[in-house]
Amino acid sequence: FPLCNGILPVQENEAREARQLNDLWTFVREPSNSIGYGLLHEWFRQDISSFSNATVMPVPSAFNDLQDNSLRDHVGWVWYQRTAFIPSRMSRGRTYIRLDSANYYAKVYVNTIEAGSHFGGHLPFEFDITQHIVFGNENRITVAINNTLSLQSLPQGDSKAIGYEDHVYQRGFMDFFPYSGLLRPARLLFLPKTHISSQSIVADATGTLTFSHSVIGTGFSKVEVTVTDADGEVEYTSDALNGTTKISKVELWWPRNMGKAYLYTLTVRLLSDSSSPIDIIRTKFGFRSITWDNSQILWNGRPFHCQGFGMHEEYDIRGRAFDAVMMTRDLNLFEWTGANCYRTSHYPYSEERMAENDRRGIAVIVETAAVAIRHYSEEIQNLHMDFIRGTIERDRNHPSVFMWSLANEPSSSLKEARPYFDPLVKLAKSLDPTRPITVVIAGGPTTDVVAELLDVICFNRYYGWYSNIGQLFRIEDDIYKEITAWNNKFSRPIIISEYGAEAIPGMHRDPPFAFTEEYQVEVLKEHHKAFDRLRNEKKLAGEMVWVFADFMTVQDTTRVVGNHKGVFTRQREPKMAAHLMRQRYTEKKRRR
Ligand code: GCB
Repeated sequence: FPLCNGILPVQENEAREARQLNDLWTFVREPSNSIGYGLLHEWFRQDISSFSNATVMPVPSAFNDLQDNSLRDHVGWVWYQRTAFIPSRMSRGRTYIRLDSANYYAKVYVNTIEAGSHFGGHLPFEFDITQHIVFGNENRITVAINNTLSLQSLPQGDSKAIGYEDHVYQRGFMDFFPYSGLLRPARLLFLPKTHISSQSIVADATGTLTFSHSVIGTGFSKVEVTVTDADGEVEYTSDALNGTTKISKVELWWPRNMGKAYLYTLTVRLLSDSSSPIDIIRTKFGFRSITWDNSQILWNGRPFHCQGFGMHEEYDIRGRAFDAVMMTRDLNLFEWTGANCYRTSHYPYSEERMAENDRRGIAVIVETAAVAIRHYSEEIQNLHMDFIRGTIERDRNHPSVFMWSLANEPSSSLKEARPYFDPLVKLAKSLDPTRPITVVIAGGPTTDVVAELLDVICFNRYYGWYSNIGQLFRIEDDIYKEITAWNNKFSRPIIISEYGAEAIPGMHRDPPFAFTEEYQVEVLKEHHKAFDRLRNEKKLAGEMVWVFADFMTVQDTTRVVGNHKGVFTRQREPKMAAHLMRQRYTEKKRRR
């Protein structure tokens, strides 16, 4: 599988053009099969709109929830196709196709030629298609996508024929619905022949700035790098692609509730002999340092207590598709609760959202799409390494990102987990020595074999739900004792990255009873009593409720049309618990 080497955010400027391919594509579904079986047909060779089962599919969207039952549960290949007229003038530069997210495995064809393939649903990828295009003409773009989950995919899952027509049973080892298709924007990028292909910006609280770039092509003679502040005042200039400098008196980037999320802009220009621009990239970045001691995370040297949520980037009907309306509603509600941080559980979120986190001052733990690993193998380890490279490459320049989570709830008490994760942690550290590394581990303090490798320990616990449901009276003690045991074993920051209970919206009981809004509130409150004690004793670095909003799952006896541990409903209206969280997360501010 090709790496996401050199992926840059999409920009439109003096040197770069981008054409949205977001509209209705022709859509055809193959009978169920799976990744290993290869393609049954070569439908990229022809116009598929005349096929009897051809329909249309909006991009971006998941294909699952648009009505058809068998499409919702489809496992195997689907085909997306459309044409794009590409003007002759574009032949002066290079044309790329860029897909921001294709779940989970995609092959891309331009006219009759395969441009490339990609595994890893939640990361963008692009292919240079210049030589496959007929300029000044319509060109056919076909994307074949396979959503099969297996022991060779991440997330892992189990898919098998059930011996009934062509039905396939598919079960991921996670609870969220495996929404599939072209989930984020699709675009053609028209770039100059010589262009910047990757960028790294590291800027810390001392004002030290280190930048580096790679360039494809050689047709430039000068470089101009400029750093400007939020008012456009020039702070620094350089004539090199790579460099380190110290800018005096920088304004720092702080998470909300700690200060201002101050952003600078780094502009890099490739120029010709006569100083005419060949390529330009403008990137917002912030100066800030993340450090940690044996119990706390420090943001610019000050203790940062993470208070927030686990989330999902998913909504009614659209599934896991990018939607600017829903994203804005989510982030506005997030701010309304007073929270300061979230985890991109359980995959990298949209690039649009990452830019918003920077602007709004929301601190983020970015998680790779490696959720619920049950079977360790070299093949999965290699794929997981690709995911780590792709995730860090995409998100490393965001000041809001303060930690990398390499996985959620792998089987981390199995002895194979240690040799599996050891090189992954080393890889992440070598790619980014500036941020702590975590894995949201699944073992307990005496059984887990991965915790020791990590800078920060994160784990999910469901006292009052999966453990001892109905026994509200023991939650405070149980969670207090467990976190104390972790502290006694490992001197490092500990974040409880999930806790919570289901509440069916509108279901009430007094006294509280499992599945009611009252019960959810009581479970959270009991945890908070323990968290406050632990925080005073410097034993807890962060707390994140599972989950921000209700979300869709597969059909299961333990899930009533989805997971209802949300403090907001799936339509993003508050349950009683949302008001409780708002009270907790805004407490200090109100007291001031
Ligand atoms: C977990 C998982 C999360 C689930 C949650 C639950 O530990 O990390 O993805 O949704 O439990 O509600 O069971």
